[in-house]
Amino acid sequence: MPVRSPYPDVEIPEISLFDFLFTDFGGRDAEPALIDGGSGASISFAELRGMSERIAAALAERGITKGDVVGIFSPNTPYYAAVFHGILRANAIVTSANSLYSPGELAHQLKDSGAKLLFTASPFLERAAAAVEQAGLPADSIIVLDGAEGYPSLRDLLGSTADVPAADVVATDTAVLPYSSGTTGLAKGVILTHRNLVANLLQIQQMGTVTGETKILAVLPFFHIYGMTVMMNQGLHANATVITMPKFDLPEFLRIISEYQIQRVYIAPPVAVALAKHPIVDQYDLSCIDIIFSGAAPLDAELGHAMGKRLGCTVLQGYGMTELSPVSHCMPDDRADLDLNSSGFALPNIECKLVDPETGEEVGPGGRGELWVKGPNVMVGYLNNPEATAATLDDEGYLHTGDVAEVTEEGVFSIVDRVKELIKYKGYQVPPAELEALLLTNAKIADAAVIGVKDAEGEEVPKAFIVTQQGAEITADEVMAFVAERIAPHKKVRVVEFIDEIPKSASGKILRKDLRAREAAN
Ligand code: AYL
Repeated sequence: MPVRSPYPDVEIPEISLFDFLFTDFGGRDAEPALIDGGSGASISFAELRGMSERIAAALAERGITKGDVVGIFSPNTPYYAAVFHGILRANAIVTSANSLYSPGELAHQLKDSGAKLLFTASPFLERAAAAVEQAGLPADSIIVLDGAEGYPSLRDLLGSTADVPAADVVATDTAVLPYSSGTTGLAKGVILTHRNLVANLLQIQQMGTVTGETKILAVLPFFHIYGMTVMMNQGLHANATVITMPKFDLPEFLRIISEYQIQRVYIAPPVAVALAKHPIVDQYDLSCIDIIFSGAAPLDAELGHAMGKRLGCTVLQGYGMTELSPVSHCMPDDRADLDLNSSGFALPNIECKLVDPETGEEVGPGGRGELWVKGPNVMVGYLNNPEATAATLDDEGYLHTGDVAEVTEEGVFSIVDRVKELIKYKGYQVPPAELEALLLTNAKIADAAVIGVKDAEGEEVPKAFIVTQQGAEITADEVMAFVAERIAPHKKVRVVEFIDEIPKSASGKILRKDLRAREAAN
């Protein structure tokens, strides 16, 4: 029997994300929607709507029309939200790129998504320009938010006197294309519709107590679905104030929390380590924090409790996936009594199954199985990739997460394992297939396989098993440097072991299970 959310269903209106967020600000039109935590510069709700409309007009002037894809490659700033919603208001689609990406990684996303334009910021321009060239886009397809010689800036776009294009979006149209490797293979465009995103905002709203008075810290990046939905768009939906940070820096993070009296902090587990253990934390008055919410990777309950005790706040955990817009499970604000090893209840409108990956049989409370999720927040599929879509979404509409979970009689889910290839380093995705393909481009490497292993701090890190080409010599440091030069820092190979042969199935698939077993035996 599928497990239904214990919460009553919410009605999902057939509306575009822009209209959903920008029609009524609950009287807070002139209040700050977003504040740059560093400079203090803010944008009000009404200004944000006006800026988004101007950006939409300027994009239409440049030929962007319904269904076109526009990339954003930028750190978190209040302007990120204006650009994001400007693209949507132009009836176009946002593809948000990881701001740590190398030119090659960004070029892949631009090409794969068919992006026509790219918004970036001047510190990222060199990588953006190289990526645009590699992707075969004209050099003038870049807009540099803060301006750079020879490129249009955000100010130029805001100065457009063109008409705002007529809204021409239905709820089932694609809104965003974030990239995720899912259960296997390379990063793929995840098709999330306006309805998916609106649904997840309404589902999340039922679990929490975010209001117009709430201040939310957005240190997690807006390019990732966690920052995009849970920080940026939830903040806008609740008419709350979102304080942005361009990157994580512990003293600055603590200063901003204290200065802006932030009540709600969303983190990934590595930040919990700092908050629980770092001596500098004691130098700040953090009594403003009511709730710290952790997601994107498993939170160690002991660590979570230590953090909550030190800061005198509630600690909650949620579970999600880019393909789920992203939140499918979380602990509601008023249930801090739940086991912190768990990820709480299924959100409204969600049905789940736990399925034994070996037998395909559904398991009940007390058993373990792969978590399958069905609901209005489930993606439509992967862009231009029917095979990967078919392998992830079944005929009944269940998304097979590749995560293994348990559920209690009360309906509390805990994620206990992963059956997919994906590695998570500090909450960020590291697709092993991508590292393996890269390693094989090295002439000294005959074969390679990558799995996640735990380092001394318990953090999951990518480990490469390498078969050296006959007659060649390569050291572990050389292998690591080869990868590090070509990809974003979170995807670095951090452990190397040389091996005679990569275990493979008859059909040539890497037997990761065997590598994991070998690892466990060591
Ligand atoms: P992606 N415990 C264990 N694993 C988790 C958890 C968790 N609480 N949350 C996410 N994961 C892993 O697409 C899991 O393997 O999205 C899952 O399949 O980058 C994978 O991360 C998905 O990685 C929120 C808000 C979670 C955001 C998110 C994260 C979305 C990360 C909960 O409330």
